Amino acid sequence: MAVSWVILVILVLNVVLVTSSPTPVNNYQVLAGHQVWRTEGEREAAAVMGRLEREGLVDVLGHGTVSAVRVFPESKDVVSASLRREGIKYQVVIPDLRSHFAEERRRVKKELLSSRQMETCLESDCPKPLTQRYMTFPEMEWYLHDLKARYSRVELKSIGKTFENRDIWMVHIKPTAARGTIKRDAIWIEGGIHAREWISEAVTLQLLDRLAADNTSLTRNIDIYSVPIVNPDGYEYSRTTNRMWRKNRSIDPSVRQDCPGVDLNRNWDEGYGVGASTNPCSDTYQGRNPFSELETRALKKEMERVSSTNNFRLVMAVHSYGQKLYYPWGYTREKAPYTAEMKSAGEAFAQAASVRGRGRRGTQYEVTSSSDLYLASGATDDWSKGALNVKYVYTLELPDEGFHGFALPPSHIKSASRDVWRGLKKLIPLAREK
Ligand code: 0X9
Ligand code: ZN
Repeated sequence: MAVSWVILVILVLNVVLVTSSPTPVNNYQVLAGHQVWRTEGEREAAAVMGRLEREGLVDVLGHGTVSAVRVFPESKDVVSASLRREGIKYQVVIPDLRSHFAEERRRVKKELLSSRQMETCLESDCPKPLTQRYMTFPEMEWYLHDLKARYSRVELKSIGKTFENRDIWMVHIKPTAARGTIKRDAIWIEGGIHAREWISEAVTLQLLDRLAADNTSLTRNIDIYSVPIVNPDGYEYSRTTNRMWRKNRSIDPSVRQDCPGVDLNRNWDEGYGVGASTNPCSDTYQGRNPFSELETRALKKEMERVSSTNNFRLVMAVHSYGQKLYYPWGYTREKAPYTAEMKSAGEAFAQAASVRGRGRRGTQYEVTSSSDLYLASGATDDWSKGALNVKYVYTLELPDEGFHGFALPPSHIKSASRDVWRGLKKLIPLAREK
């Protein structure tokens, strides 16, 4: 009798888990035969890989720590010939990405089953962003609506629709003690511009939770704006169909239909074209022209509005992976205005966000120019600096350094969010100093 109860409980738990931890519809079948190769010789490899990526032959993983690439089944021979020609050594570290992710899913499911406290997220009640698994886009929307309902200082607005008709949500956390009519300081936090960087949305939502609840001088008289899920079409596609998807999902009828998607972080109009691809099949495709995409146009419009009504002090674009805090420029090796200030405030962030220790126990953030290893244009950071003259601009690459890469287990959500929150508490006041 007792045994059958145990079995029943396990079965029920399994049903709950299966329904509450959504699995991909086709087990990432599209990734069958895709491999991950690790190369040696950082700088030489970065240059060659950048070229191969622009040609649509490989997908560079973790831009900035360019030592791993995804090699498509049909381009293995030509990529290996190119590497041999250039004298670059490589190792196949993941021989088949589809089975790799199947294994990873089994592991996460096992971990969930053994965790005692179950997290839920319901349409009418999603009071905390989840930390035991990555949320679906509808769940994130439920959470944002809940956040607005719980805090009178929170406003939520759809600033546009995507190609697949999803909302692009912008959160505005208003000051609790606004004085007079003077121009207030504003900060902007962007999350999820790249589809596969799931930890970006997860951490950005956690930050919004903490910022909305904050009743200290940190947020008392500033306007905080955030678009935590810039690319919901890409996110959902990466969740359901291709875990390694990076771009959005738009189809341009004047370009080839079989290669959808634009790299939204190559589509802004600052240094447009440098280190980006004109090949629609490449993962770094820049789009037909600057701001060709609904998402970048929606963000541009709102950021311009903030820039005209506020003192725009800080822009932070949250990405993964690499544990780096980048400051502009990214499209040229020249120095951007206020480099020294960005560097020193960035160091304060990194010091507060870094945790000493090895492996899982330690996380070290490094502050560096985004053009340090490779040039790439058309990103949020450079446009904020160049077009809006925002003094403190960063791209944050969250954990890890490449062991899990984009497939960072959800067990890291809590620690990554905690670390970034510590860093942000140091950075915001520094960015507000005149
Ligand atoms: O390459 C990118 O878009 C970012 N790295 S990622 O691996 N998340 O794709 C870095 C962008 C840094 N900024 C510029 N190059 N402007
Ligand atoms: Zn990214």
